[in-house]
Amino acid sequence: MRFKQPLWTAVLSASFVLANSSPTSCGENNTTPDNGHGNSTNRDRFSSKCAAVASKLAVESSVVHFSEFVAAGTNLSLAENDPSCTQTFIAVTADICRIALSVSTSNRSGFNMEAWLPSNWTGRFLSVGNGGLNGCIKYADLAYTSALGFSTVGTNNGHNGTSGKPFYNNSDVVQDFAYRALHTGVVVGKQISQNFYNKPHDKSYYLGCSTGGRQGFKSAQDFPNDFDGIVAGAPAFAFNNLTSWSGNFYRLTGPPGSPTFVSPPLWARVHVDVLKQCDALDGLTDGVIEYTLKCNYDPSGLVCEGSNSTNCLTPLQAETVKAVYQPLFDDNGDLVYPRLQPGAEITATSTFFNGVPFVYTADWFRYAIYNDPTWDPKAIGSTDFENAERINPFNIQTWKGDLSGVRNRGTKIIHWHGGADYLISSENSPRYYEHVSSTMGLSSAELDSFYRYFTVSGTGHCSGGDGAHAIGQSSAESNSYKPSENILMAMVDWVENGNAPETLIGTKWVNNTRTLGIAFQRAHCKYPKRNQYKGQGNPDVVGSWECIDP
Ligand SMILES: *[C@@H]1O[C@H](CO)[C@@H](O)[C@H](O)[C@H]1NC(C)=O
Ligand SMILES: *[C@@H]1O[C@H](CO)[C@@H](O)[C@H](O)[C@H]1NC(C)=O
Ligand SMILES: *[C@@H]1O[C@H](CO)[C@@H](O)[C@H](O)[C@H]1NC(C)=O
Ligand SMILES: *[C@@H]1O[C@H](CO)[C@@H](O)[C@H](O)[C@H]1NC(C)=O
Ligand SMILES: *[C@@H]1O[C@H](CO)[C@@H](O)[C@H](O)[C@H]1NC(C)=O
Ligand SMILES: *[C@@H]1O[C@H](CO)[C@@H](O)[C@H](O)[C@H]1NC(C)=O
Ligand SMILES: *[C@@H]1O[C@H](CO)[C@@H](O)[C@H](O)[C@H]1NC(C)=O
Ligand SMILES: *[C@@H]1O[C@H](CO)[C@@H](O)[C@H](O)[C@H]1NC(C)=O
Ligand SMILES: *[C@@H]1O[C@H](CO)[C@@H](O)[C@H](O)[C@H]1NC(C)=O
Ligand SMILES: CC(=O)N[C@H]1CO[C@H](CO)[C@@H](O)[C@@H]1O
Ligand SMILES: [Ca+2]
Repeated sequence: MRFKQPLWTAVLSASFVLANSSPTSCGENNTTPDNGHGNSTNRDRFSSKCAAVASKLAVESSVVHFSEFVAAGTNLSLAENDPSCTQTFIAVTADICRIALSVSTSNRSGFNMEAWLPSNWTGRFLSVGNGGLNGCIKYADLAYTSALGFSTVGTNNGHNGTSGKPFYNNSDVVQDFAYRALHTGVVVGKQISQNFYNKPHDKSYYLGCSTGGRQGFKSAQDFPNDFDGIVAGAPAFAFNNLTSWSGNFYRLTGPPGSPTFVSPPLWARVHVDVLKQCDALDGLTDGVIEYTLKCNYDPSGLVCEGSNSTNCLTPLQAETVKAVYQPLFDDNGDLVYPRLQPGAEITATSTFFNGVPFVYTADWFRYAIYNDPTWDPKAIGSTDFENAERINPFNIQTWKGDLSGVRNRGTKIIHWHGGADYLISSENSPRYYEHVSSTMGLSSAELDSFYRYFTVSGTGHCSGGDGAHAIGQSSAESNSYKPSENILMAMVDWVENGNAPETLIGTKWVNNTRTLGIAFQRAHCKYPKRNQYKGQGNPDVVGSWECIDP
């Protein structure tokens, strides 16, 4: 192991070494990537080339653990994966070469990464992202994108598992989490891909959601050369403030049984009332609010004085309900974070309205902000909001409004957010869009050339929900690979053919089951436009809706 200089420096000075560039090392031609499903000669050759690569790769500051051929149709065991990542196997649907390595980033930190290199390589490179405070290689996205022909990499973002504890007493682990693991994994991954296929990639892509969405914007803001196309969903940017906001719900609800606490059945009642007030604003009563920014929900109609039932709210409970739909301000009157959008009442009962302090907030403040495991999340308040904002480790906020790095380079960004997100308010996404617009002095028409934002109505946190939530953001959420219906292939079409997306067509399957067929589809609009039912025609087809100015 070489710790003489951080890999960071090594990468920038390109001093790390990759061996195995000998084109004849496996007795094959250097110009023709292996492929040919059904041709056992080619498959065997790909397989043995894969097995051999581990001993030939030499990446500065890293240890290559193994390389193995994984045949299409394999149910791959992930027994080594941290149990908290809850991924013990993954279905692999294309022939790939799987390479696992660990890379050190300082004398007390590093990350694990994997490269999944398909035999059917399209010449495209891709990095996947992470989620929450983890700590988990996103195997589902490696499988999804490698099967689509991308040479794909993903890291554990600098630590194993979902807990924030590894941040404690080790700011290098925080630094990996904030930006270093992803960026370094991309630099290393591109070299591995080039080395394996004996030629550089043509175009480079990113796919991530939640923390992965924040990582996409971190790349856009600080590492504009990493990607040609960035797909960033439900970004956890304004990260410290988001963490303050998530931790503040406990202050509003109190624990179960307290007079301010609203039980899950009551939230279900509130949800009906929210829909009563806001569902039809888009022209159709269908259980989906297309444009929550227009929904000014007022729970006062549910108040019944002094009672305690599942049908109505006490005045104190009504205050709780009102408060979750208000933006959070600190004691100086500065906006910390926008409100939770109305419509996510039921799903948020398991994240924010459950009467316990939000777990990521506790971990982030204890182990990354204060380095004090005794910090009490129940007592969170304005001072904490301000401290987190000020300390802002390694600029994890990810809130720079100047995207001229990507614009000047020609990199494209598709930003999307589920309109019923119960973990990261979708109303923070247009706030960032407007922030970019005002920082760069660009109108929406001008931003269109490189940056487009879409609210995906009725969609929860990165997936699922009552709306047309399948936009190709993952394998499980893909109706097809057509660019019109698949956000990743839409990005490829934009980058490689200049076809920029005007809408993202989402699909809702019958009973959320792809094999049962399509229940309805909706073409989600590019911000600042919103979706409106035309008033006639089958509302289940996209043509009965139109994107109009709000
Ligand atoms: C398999 O591929 C090799 C090299 O590309 C070719 O020579 C051979 O004919 C192919 N075999 C079959 C059965 O297609
Ligand atoms: C993969 O294997 C696991 C057990 O290791 C099993 O639970 C799961 O059902 C299998 N998946 C498929 C698609 O065969
Ligand atoms: C993380 O897990 C991997 C196995 O997936 C293991 O090789 C590695 O040592 C672990 N890292 C740490 C810091 O525990
Ligand atoms: C390669 O792609 C072709 C056409 O897209 C497909 O039929 C074949 O199954 C793929 N092969 C592998 C090994 O994934
Ligand atoms: C680790 O590196 C830091 C700075 O790079 C240095 O100050 C420290 O002494 C090193 N610790 C060890 C144990 O080598
Ligand atoms: C954290 O670091 C401090 C100072 O270096 C040390 O006193 C303390 O024992 C460390 N705690 C843990 C749990 O590593
Ligand atoms: C409401 O009733 C439940 C049980 O029926 C009780 O646990 C709770 O404390 C009561 N809340 C108020 C505010 O009276
Ligand atoms: C974070 O919150 C502080 C108020 O505590 C505010 O001044 C700052 O603008 C906020 N930053 C972002 C990115 O929302
Ligand atoms: C969908 O689910 C509902 C409730 O679980 C069930 O009654 C219905 O038969 C299912 N529909 C289909 C087409 O499977
Ligand atoms: C398919 C192909 O290009 N095959 C060539 C590989 O290289 C050898 C010699 O280097 C040639 O003889 C093959 O024609
Ligand atoms: Ca509606």
